[in-house]
Amino acid sequence: MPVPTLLPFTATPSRKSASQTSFRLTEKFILLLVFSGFITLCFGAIFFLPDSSKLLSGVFFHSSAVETNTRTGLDGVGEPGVPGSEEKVLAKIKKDHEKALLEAKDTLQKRPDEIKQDILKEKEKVAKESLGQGGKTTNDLPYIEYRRPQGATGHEPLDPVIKEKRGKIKQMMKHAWDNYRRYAWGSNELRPVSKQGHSSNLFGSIKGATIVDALDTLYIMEMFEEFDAATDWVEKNLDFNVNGEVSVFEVNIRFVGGLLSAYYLSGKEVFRRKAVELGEKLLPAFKTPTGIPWALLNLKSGIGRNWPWASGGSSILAEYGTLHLEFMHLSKLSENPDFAQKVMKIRKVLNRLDKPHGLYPNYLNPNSGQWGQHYVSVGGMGDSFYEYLLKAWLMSDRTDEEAKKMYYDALQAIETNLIRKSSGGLTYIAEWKGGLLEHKMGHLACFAGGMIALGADGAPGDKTGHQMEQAAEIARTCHESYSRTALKLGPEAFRFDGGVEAIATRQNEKYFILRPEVIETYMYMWRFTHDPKYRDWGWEAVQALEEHCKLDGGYSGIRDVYVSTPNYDDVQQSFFLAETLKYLYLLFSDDDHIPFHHWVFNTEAHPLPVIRSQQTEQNNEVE
Ligand code: DMJ
Repeated sequence: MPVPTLLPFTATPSRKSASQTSFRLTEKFILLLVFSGFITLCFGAIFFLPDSSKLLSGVFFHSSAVETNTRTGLDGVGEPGVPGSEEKVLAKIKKDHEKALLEAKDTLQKRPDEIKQDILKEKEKVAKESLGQGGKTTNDLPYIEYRRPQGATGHEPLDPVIKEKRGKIKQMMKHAWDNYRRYAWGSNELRPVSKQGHSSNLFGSIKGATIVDALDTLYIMEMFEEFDAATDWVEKNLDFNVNGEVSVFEVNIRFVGGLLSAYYLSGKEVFRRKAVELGEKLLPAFKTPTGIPWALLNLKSGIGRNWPWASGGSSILAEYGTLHLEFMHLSKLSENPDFAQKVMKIRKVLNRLDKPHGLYPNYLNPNSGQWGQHYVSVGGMGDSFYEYLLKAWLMSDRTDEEAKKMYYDALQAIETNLIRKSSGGLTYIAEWKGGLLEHKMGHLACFAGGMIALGADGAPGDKTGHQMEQAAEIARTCHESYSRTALKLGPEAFRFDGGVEAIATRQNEKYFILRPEVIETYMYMWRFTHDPKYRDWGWEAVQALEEHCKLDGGYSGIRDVYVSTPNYDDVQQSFFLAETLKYLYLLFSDDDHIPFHHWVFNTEAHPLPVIRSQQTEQNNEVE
């Protein structure tokens, strides 16, 4: 309808004639509208309503009958002029109707878990179709339905004092993060004194260790603005197509572990994609005659080698033995069994070897498959291997019996050969050098209090109580190693000989680099006992960190904890954000935040969900 015919309706030069004219025009206009609406309706019905199009196809569109039938699956049936075709159409409709009834009946008879399976399959089908690439994501990953495991975020503690302390720890994280962001964004770590980036050679040319290591802590502390900025950086800048040699272990625990946790907490596909991409880059490290991986790998050439200082070219127990958790998840998320097969092969090699006194030496030659020097430690070089045996069992929903046996057997050997009590009554874990004990315990070994507590309830025989006591004693010894310093922060290693107990005697063992292990043990002990002393000890550490390590530009390690004026090492380690602050925060959180029943921490404190069998998962949901 042209616009000018409407004008008189509003303009009023002569009221009467204008209204007569406009009435006629309006009437015409309305009639036209109704008519065109009717025509549109008819066409719509013909083209879009399946049933009516079927019925009308014979009336209006004789020539398009074949096309219509093709769409409705009635090829060659009900063609006009073909005798008996209407009966065929009706028979087909009846058949479809009966089929639908049967399907509905079938659905009604299904159990809820079966219905759920059907829904999942349907969803998967739709997602595959929408991907349009034969079910592959852009990174060639299969579609996986994301379900956030329980306890990814928590709630404020009810006790106002605890709530305040927890808030304080979040502020510490903010200080560490903001300064990294301001002065070192994209570098691996921050130099808090010189206020610039620090590039660790552990990561070759990979950048952003602090960002990836901190992702899950930011999420857990609900620092979502910071988490989003970190995610954005990962999306745009995290690049593994770089030259340079990396430590397979460090890259695995910090980058693969960090990305996996970020994926499980947030559900963001970018983290799954990056984790699998990096995992694939690490696979050439396993190309050795035994399958025991190299310690170092050039990501570009795929050439590996071992640390030149490691006993006759050996690989190191804590390094090749700390891949299991991440690699099992990589297989799960990529549906590529390679990752799992690689780590199961390591276990096979270890199981075939004789163990001196049941102990696992720190060095193993990847070419010959024989032990190197018979040095044993629950601290550096050995530590997380034992941790991963226990956690492999826990993460498998307690189905990996082989890992369980290996863990409890190893712990028994450690107890018999390495755990000692000082004359002052402090329990410590010594180191074993070819049969001789060195009465020294590393800060790193302090994680063992938490590990032993975590495994105590599954201990064979009647050992649960005994292992809990042992864990508590180790926690106390490690606390003493902090208390006996000027700064109330623990040294790298402390000794129980030459008339001292829990004190470092060598200059090169007096440093503190913001390590988490002692606090990690407090967190586990708190969860299992709720003895307030563990929170008190954790709070002592917070105060010491604030007083001695906090600087304008972040947090720094200290060269000598026995000197009351700190000398800074000028490094804010990425594990300070990944582990130390996370464990502190969880120490002051309720137990349902990252509950142990659903999550297992990798050795860099990145929480990974327990892998349930499909059956258990369904049962849990039906309950
Ligand atoms: C972390 O990278 C991990 O905890 C590792 O297992 C040992 N060392 C550091 C922290 O001290």
